[in-house]
Amino acid sequence: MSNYVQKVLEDVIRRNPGEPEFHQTATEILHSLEPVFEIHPEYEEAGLLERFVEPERIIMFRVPWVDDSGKVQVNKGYRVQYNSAIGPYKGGLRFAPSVNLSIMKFLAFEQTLKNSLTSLPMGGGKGGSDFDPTGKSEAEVMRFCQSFMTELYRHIGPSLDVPAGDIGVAAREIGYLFGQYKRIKNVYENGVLTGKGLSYGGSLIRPEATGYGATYFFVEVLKHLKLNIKGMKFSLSGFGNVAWGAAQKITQLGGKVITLSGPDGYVYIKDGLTQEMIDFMPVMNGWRHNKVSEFKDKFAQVDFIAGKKPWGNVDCDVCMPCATQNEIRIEDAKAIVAKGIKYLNEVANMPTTNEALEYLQNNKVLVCPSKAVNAGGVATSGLEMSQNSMRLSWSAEEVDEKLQGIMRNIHEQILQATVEYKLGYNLVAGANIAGFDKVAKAMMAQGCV
Ligand code: 2IT
Repeated sequence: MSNYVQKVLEDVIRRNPGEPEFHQTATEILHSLEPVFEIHPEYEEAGLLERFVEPERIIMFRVPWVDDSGKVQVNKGYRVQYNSAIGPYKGGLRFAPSVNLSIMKFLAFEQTLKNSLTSLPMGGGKGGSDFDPTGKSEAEVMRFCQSFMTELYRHIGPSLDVPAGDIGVAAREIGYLFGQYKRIKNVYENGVLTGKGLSYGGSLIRPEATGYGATYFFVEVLKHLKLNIKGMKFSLSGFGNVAWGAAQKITQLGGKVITLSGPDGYVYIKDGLTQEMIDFMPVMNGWRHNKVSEFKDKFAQVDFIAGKKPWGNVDCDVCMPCATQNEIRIEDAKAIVAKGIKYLNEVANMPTTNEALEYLQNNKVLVCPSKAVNAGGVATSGLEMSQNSMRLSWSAEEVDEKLQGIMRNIHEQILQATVEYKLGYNLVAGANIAGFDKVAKAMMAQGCV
């Protein structure tokens, strides 16, 4: 590693103690960016990397609310406004008990490069809370969302920062958040949030977009390799909104989805998901029990394997993690290689540890990185913002066509970076470089800010 990049990375680790996920992302991204700084010594002179690794602003706040038994509960609230060089901060809100500052910062860092890859004018941000929606009543979720927005509203806006959903935040939560924002601000600015319901400015295809986009990206990869998706077997994790969109599109295009998973284990569907099973996924997800065993209760013909992850345990062509960070660890990577699986299409944000990533790449597994693969979600949020600004809505076909064009373009940009920097077909490094390029140029143009 060059002295400059090495030094900045060491400083990141020293100055952000106790933040392993943020260190992990910084290490992975900075390694890839090294050749960029060799070609552009002016970036080092401008202190570009030192600025790039420091979030522009972090907001942390108390979220007090009263549960159904009348007891006061207090959660932590976060918004990391990471980088606004190319547009207003944009990125989801995650409500999950595991949420902490390190996770918020890694997600916001990833989001900055991801949003750049979409070619839409969106900076990077992320937020959320350690609130656990599992088992909460509708009224508790509403009161929590109202309290969260009572603080957050002063930090966001359609031209400032536009949150959306992530794990634990979907149309229901976005509705409550928007209602409270509108009430406090006394203005109808629906471009302040994306992932809204259709009746108040949401976009068609947004719920499906992350999974559709992930499949479209993989189809581009297959085209490049002169292969076809028909008959390919996909092992997915998760069973939420992202896995649901992917399952639909993969199945429509002639592939087979043979696993889903939850914190309690995974289900194996030998002949692939049927339409009835796909339609059941959002129903089961809506219960918020977070148990994939309920899939087995409904469909007796599937197998449920308790306490295990699907990675390397089933014969498939593609592993497609759709759940959360670091779900593929070194032992999973070894199992994937031992099974002879050739592709990892990352859909969850940073689903692979750095050690596992290196092992997979050294053993000829083609890794499609999450910041490219899952960018269709935020890209369609960008399209929702455009529709809100124009005060009109596009048909599902129009949005889907634009989404496909964006995913093709992301693959094309990455390919160009891999050619320019002679990286072979290394999509991980190519995505980091291509995403960084636009942000770096904008930061250089805007001076020392
Ligand atoms: O990780 C992500 O890109 C998201 N959760 C979606 C963000 C967005 O603003 O739609």
